Amino acid sequence: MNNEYKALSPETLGERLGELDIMKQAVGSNTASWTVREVGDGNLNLVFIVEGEAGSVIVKQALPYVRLVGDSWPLPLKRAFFEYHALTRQEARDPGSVPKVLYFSEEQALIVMERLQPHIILRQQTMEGRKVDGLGKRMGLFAARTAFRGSDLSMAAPDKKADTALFAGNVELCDITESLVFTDPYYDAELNRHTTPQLDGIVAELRADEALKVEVQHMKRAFTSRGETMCHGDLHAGSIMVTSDEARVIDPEFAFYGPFGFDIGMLIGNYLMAYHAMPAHISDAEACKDYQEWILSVIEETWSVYCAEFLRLWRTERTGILYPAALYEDQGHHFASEAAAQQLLGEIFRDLVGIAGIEMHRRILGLAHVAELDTIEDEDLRAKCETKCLKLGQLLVMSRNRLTGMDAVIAAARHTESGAMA
Ligand code: SR1
Ligand code: MG
Repeated sequence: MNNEYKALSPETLGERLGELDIMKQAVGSNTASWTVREVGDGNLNLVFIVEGEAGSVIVKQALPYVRLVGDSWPLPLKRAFFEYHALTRQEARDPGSVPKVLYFSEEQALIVMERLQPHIILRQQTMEGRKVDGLGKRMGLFAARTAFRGSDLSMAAPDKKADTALFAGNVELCDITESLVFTDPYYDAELNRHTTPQLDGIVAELRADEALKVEVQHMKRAFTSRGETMCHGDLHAGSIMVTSDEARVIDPEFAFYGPFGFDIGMLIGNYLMAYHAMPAHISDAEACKDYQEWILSVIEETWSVYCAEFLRLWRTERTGILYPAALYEDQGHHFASEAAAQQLLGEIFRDLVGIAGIEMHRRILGLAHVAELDTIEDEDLRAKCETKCLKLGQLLVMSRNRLTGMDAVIAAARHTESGAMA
């Protein structure tokens, strides 16, 4: 393959990748029989499904610009490099949680990976009102294992520092999050959009909320300066592929070393948006209620599994420089060790609640929205669902240091859904 970067197309992919051994093995040698479809529906990249006589793979290639916006917003190709390295670390830290990487080309900014089949994007599954058995457990384990094993609780200090330096290069994708998540939604930024005129009042109210902006900036400071663990960086319902009983995580190109609570917070923010959007997707009131209860149970299970797994790893794999056993267990100070773990989980919880609230705001006020809300054609109904999300988001950000546990978050969501905050 010529090494100069060139975007692939369904027409050129066979000719350009057909000579790779891995493509011959995984798809087949006869490129004439390959079918290639471009299926990327994310905001940034090209994604191809390549099928042939021997099987099928996914080919993901970065574009030199933001696909959602166009070439007026250039974006470095090196994000494929960070995605590749993040996938290898996630696979090591939580085996089986991500698609297998089959080939990586830094020059072409492309990754050939396992095709997950018959998986579909979680967001799509949710909008169709279909449940995923074991989702809370799978995602709780993923979030806890990647958080713990990517931190100074587990890693050797030189490895952690080298990895932190490597991912510190993911400047432009972090910049997207710093702007689109933590800044733009809270003022009248150029790229923002919201359902108008229905939301104009609440949007003005939120942007005038000075205390809210201070809290959000506290969270942004945590994002930029607290490199506790390798985060996926964009863990929403479009970054999870599911069947009725399996879930795998994709798309970690926003990976960076950041706060423990970032990934699980973003994930729970997305679940809460789906919860408030459901009445627009399931017309039967009872079926809708049942599905909403399932979403809340997933939130509860995700966090309880996260805590249990984090504690298990604390007790069995705490080999890093933080809270060394030499200071605690080896001295018979088991109680202090357990107390430290509980305090850390408390801190993670407060961060996750804040991030969840901010994620709910940016998906309604900022550039990048979520399909659960955006596809609601009736604008009044959409605005009603979005208003619930905005209010819950505000409450979460402002109360994150007072909420006593996930039960309180769930109670707040029920309260907002009931219209009590309208
Ligand atoms: C310009 S990129 C917009 C959003 O898409 C990605 O999936 C991230 O969530 C990012 O914030
Ligand atoms: Mg993505």
